[in-house]
Amino acid sequence: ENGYELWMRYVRVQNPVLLKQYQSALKYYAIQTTSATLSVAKNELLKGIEGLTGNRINETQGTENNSIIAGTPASSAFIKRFLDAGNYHPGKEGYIIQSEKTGSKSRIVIAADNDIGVLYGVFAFLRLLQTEQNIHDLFIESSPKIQYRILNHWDNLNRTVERGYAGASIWNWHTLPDYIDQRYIDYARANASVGINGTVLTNVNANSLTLTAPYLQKVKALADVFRPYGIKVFLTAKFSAPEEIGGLKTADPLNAEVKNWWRQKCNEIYALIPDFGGFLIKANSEGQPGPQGYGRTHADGANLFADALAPHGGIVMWRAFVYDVRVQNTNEHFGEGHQEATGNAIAAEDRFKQAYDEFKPLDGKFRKNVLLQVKNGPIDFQPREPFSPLFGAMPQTPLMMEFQLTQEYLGQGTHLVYEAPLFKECLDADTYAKGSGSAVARVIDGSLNDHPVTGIAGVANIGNDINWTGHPFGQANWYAFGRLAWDYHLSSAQVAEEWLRQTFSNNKIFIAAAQKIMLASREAVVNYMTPLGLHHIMGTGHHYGPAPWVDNAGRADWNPVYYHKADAAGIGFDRTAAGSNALAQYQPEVQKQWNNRSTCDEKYLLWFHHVPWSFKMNTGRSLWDELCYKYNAGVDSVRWMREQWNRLNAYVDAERFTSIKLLLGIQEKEAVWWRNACLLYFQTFSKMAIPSKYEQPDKTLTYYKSLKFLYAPGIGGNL
Ligand code: BDP
Repeated sequence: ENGYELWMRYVRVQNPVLLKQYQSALKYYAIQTTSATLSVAKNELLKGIEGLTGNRINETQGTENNSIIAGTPASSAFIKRFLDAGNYHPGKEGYIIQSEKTGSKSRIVIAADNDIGVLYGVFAFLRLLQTEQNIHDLFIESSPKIQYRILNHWDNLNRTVERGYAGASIWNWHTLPDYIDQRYIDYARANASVGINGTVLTNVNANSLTLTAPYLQKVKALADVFRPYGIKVFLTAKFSAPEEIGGLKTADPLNAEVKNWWRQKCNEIYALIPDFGGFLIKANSEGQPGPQGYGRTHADGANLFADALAPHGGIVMWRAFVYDVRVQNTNEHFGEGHQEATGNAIAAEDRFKQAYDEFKPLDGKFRKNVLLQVKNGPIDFQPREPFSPLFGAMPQTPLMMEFQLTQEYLGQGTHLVYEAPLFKECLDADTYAKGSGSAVARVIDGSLNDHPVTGIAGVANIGNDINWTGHPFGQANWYAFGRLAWDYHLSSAQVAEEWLRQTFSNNKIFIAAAQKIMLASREAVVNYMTPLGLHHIMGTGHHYGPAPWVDNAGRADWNPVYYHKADAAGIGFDRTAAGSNALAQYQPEVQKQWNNRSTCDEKYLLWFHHVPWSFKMNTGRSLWDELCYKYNAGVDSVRWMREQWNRLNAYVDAERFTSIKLLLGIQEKEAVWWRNACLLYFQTFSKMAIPSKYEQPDKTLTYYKSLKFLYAPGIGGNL
């Protein structure tokens, strides 16, 4: 198998007892295909049942014994009676799956208020069969906790993918709109199967061409494909588009002509795509133009788009990932995917603080259809970050979460890192914004501050590699993002198990072992890359491999040395009141957890403190020894993951087994590289020995520093 089918393989159920149960319970179906969505729901159901059970089930108009009946009150009188009788209200996208017995008849009902709920219910039902669950006495009610569940593609029009490690962009702008690749349909199926309901097709480092008439035709073609699957299309909008493609002299958000230009542009888009979702905008960040270039605020900028979209029901997702207002000449225009700052770059004293400093004062100034899209941590998708202090700090503004599925800082295309534990760690963190119990998840789902519009985004790890994500386990991150966006109460273990069962096998031995590998993998990457709160010490530009020594990048805050601050006295970034005071951006209860280096959770220690090398850690080891211990533990974990995997060949097809085996070999090599390079470098400050019980580096620091990576996937991904 090559992995193309993702978790939708629908292979014959192995458990003979369950197979019998399924075969006898699923003999007939009744679905009125009154819409395109109900048609795809029916096709998926039949395809799934046939694959899983071998049954080609027959259509029935009635309500036969052993039938499955799916629909909405509008499509089916039976479903209407069913929902009325139970007084059920599945909601906009929710569904109910229930075993129903009348007299001698036993049936399975998939009921929803809307067509899309039926499709979600069908996928959920198929998941039960795929994961070999009992389907007697079903009663499942489910609806999403977050409204907009969106993938962000950082895809350029030339098909390179910024930070993409899985081939070229799946959007073929050349052959669109006339050629509809089967992949577009399978992409939509995969997303719908986990409840993802939106996609931003283009890179946040935007290209104005996207908004020209020929491209809008291409976007329309994709929107038409995705619509039956409940997926809305969004685009990134380049702030300077009115100048670049509109012939205007300015893009000033308060200028009447500019406002009019965007209004017209939105009218044009909605005439083609009536359910267009809206815009995602990166402004005044890393060279992207924005309102500050015209002396205006982020709120002025966001509201410009909000007003143009509002009559059509669209939303603006305005990104809070900013750290370049202190760069002069922000109105420079940069090409697609390009993010060099100008020569006048001046780094912030602490980049950590910038998003909060810029956005918090704007709370209450955004239109109702603006969501502020905030990365999970204050810096940039590191293996571990504390939650962004913006969560909970802007009660009047709906905040969207932005996670990164593509593993820019997590070993890129070759490391097995299951990200659900990272997502959950952030979502579960307590902001204390309204006292204890104010988890980040409650900011995002709108419940903390009563926001009706809510969203969550994942930067996609998808490309045109045959298996979509390059690393076969990358699929799990796409899957987990969708499942947790739907219901963040699911555990990482549960999501991993579901995914493994559907993607590989229901064999118990296999699941137990592979699930352990997945659950260990996130802490492993933290340990072999950035233990104890280290961050951003990856190779400059490409972010591949360790480079804690780099000190010559264009801006201070692009340099690893800026983040670890190692010196003879110790290591770490002092963000207490004695340092940058970034900690003051959190609620007092959170500050209390982190502001004292003796009581600070050691996971975050070097995020907030500059700590002496001989500082005594909880284990009794010195900080230096603890660092040695953690880096070695990371390597040990990867070796363990590799050994575990190598025992599983009997349970996995040869193609995927070998691919993962080879990748784990690379991961081990690179974990060793990370450990050796970092310890040798930090040792030049600590002047302490690597305890002899640990494997000693077999190369010198000079060697590691001399490595050059001509072929490391760069900003434009691995093309
Ligand atoms: C960083 C990436 C850069 C992106 C930027 C962003 O290195 O390629 O453009 O984030 O999110 O992680 O805008």
